[in-house]
Amino acid sequence: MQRTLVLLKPDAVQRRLVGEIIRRFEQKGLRLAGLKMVQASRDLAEQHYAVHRGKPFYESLLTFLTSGPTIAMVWEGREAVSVTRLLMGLTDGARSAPGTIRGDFGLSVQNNLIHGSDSPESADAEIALWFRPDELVNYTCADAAWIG
Ligand code: IDP
Ligand code: MG
Repeated sequence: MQRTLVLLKPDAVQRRLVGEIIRRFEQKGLRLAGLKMVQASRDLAEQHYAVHRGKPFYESLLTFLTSGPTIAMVWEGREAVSVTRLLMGLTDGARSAPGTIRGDFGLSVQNNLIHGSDSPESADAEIALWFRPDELVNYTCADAAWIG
């Protein structure tokens, strides 16, 4: 079973899209293993986006991620990393297909509502950055035998 880190970025919270986005993850069959609201510090944002340090949009991206509360979640299930990326759509909302979160709710490249880890290795590192082990819960969903 794979885990992935999902962030509903400050624009998702400000635009009241949190429930709509979480609904899509539940509907797909992924299992929620952790959830909290975080006002990201500059330090946390820098660590999270370390791979983008030096890019032209880096400073603006940090300002965005620290501009208001973020919903941090861990979702678990079969192929959770790639399933989440498919639910999200492409980075640029304008290029994302309808039916995806970014395709349905945005036009922006930066303010694109959601982050999802891009590999199982990134997921492990990002989950450890945003959550303590005791903030993640192991349990079985009642319909587990019916969902892959
Ligand atoms: P991803 O979130 O689809 O994995 P990344 O390339 O990892 O996209 O970029 C991280 C985040 O940085 C994006 O989600 C978006 O918020 C922002 N970003 C990426 N490319 C640009 C850009 O060209 N201009 C402004 N912001 C960008
Ligand atoms: Mg990325």
